[in-house]
Amino acid sequence: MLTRRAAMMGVAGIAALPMLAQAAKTEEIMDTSMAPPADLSSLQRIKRRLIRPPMVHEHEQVAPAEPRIVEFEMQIVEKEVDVGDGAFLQAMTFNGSIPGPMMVVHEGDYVELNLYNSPENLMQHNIDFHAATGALGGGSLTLVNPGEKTTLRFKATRPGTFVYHCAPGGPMIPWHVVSGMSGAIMVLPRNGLTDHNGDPVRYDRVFYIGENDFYIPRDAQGNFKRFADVGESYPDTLEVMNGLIPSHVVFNGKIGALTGDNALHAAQGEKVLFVHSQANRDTRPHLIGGHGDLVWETGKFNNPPERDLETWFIRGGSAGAALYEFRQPGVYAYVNHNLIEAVNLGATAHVIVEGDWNNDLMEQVQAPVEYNAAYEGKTALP
Ligand SMILES: [Cu+2]
Repeated sequence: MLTRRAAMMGVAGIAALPMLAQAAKTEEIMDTSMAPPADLSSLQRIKRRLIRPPMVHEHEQVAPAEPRIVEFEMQIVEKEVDVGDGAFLQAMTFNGSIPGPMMVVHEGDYVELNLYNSPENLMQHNIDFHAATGALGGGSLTLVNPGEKTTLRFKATRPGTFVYHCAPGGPMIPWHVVSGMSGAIMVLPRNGLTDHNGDPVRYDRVFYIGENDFYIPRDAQGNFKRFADVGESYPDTLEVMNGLIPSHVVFNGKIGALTGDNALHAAQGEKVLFVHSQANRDTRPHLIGGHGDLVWETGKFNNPPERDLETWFIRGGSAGAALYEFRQPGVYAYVNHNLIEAVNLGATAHVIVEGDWNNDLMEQVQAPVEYNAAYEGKTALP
């Protein structure tokens, strides 16, 4: 078994390997220190405090005229997380939640992130924003050891929903991602969302669903193993990961994170924007009893949304967005429509919608009763 220190050293060694192969030339190219500074002194700065998914921090849908610098703070936390089903994950997280919190800015704004790697952590971490341009999405400029902090600023040039994730190098990349280190950013068009005709569309609420595949090792009896820290969990976890069969596929970090007492709530007539990210694996969201009225399946708002979808596809490594107006009250299940993953592995959320039933849209004309098979139903078969 690896000691904490041995694990950390070993892990650092593995992480450095792919970098060594490319040697000094890459370092020269990646040196950003000689570039002239960007003058952003005329721009307004605002701070946004990130909140736990599935909720999203306060934001305007239509931006003010001038771009702003939007400051965020995130702390990287390594900790054990109960993911349900008797399984515990040695998790690595942005801000203590799986997924990491969702950020919202507008096209043309600057995202300025202060990233802290807590001193109690064992691992090096960083952040790769799929919304950013250059330097491995910021990954090569943000690598921080435990006890270090860094600040990255990037211009949000493309509107859409995008994944961010940790990518500290080599086999650390998939491991950190499937240990929980991913989240999403939504870059809204400055004038807000528009429909297939280009007309403005507004939402009443946003739910941010981060889907994760976990690879938690089992012992010889088939019980989930528990580990002292992330370093100790690595060798066994790697073996399960490389088999590509997840032990869990969950929304928001654990089985039942968004069902029962944790269900989402909306009202009839409300338009809800579901943002769904998966940093590692394909998925296919479906709202049982509802639809995607407008779906940006790839999440990129410069492309017109698709309409009336039953199920949409989120490519691993991306975030998509679906807008739906709830027309009937009831309990809706929002699932990954690989139903094995939804029901047996955990990828289910519930939305409880209050309102008045509309019999025009659906009516139970006859509640189930026994029938006389001698007389009735005889003409049904061809
Ligand atoms: Cu990491």
